[in-house]
Amino acid sequence: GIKAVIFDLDGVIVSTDEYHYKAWKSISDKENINFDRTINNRLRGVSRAESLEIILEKANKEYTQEEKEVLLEEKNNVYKKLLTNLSSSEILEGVNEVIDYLKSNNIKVAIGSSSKNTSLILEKIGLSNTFDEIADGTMITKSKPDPQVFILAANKLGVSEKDCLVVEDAEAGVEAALNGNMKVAAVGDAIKCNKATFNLDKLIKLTDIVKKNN
Ligand code: B16
Ligand code: MG
Repeated sequence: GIKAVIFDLDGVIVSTDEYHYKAWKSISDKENINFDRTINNRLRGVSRAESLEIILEKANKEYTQEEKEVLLEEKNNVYKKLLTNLSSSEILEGVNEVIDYLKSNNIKVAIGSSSKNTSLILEKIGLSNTFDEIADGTMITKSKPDPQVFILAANKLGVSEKDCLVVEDAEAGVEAALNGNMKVAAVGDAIKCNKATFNLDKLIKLTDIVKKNN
């Protein structure tokens, strides 16, 4: 059955994925590095430092560790500036309805995000007290497709992996859930990879999946 649903944050709960894109775009433009939405899709669910490595594949010089640190800090500053005006109006379609449905059916809800800005984002969108547990980028050493963040969420909830359903917009996140022996529902870009247990064209359809599997 499904006893808990673990939600990815960026691209599932809120469209901060677009702000990540804009922040990386400003850094890569300044450095004269080619960066587009196809490359951006490879950054979904991937940690900040690993994202930079992917972007630097297109650079025509080698960057020192120090230079990389500077770029990482610049990116996060641009990103956080873009988050200033983030509000509950940017919660994605169906999110509140699905969470209400799960809670009223005694299914636990958690966040499993690679982002170190998770607390800030949840506060901005007014969902700080919504989830039973949170596992995020500040608590892990291995990023998706490693299952660490989702396993941490399951452990914190006290629910066995096989009873967890993960919701993801990233291929790396879909793989992470499968690597953790969890079921996974893909939304958005992750549908294309065709690896998920379920593909959702609309998040609200998660309620049907829970009904059928319980
Ligand atoms: P930060 P998720 C991920 O969040 C994003 O998808 C990914 O693009 C980002 O690089 C990563 O968080 C780290 O974010 O720079 O805020 O620590 O999709 O796992 O919720
Ligand atoms: Mg995501």
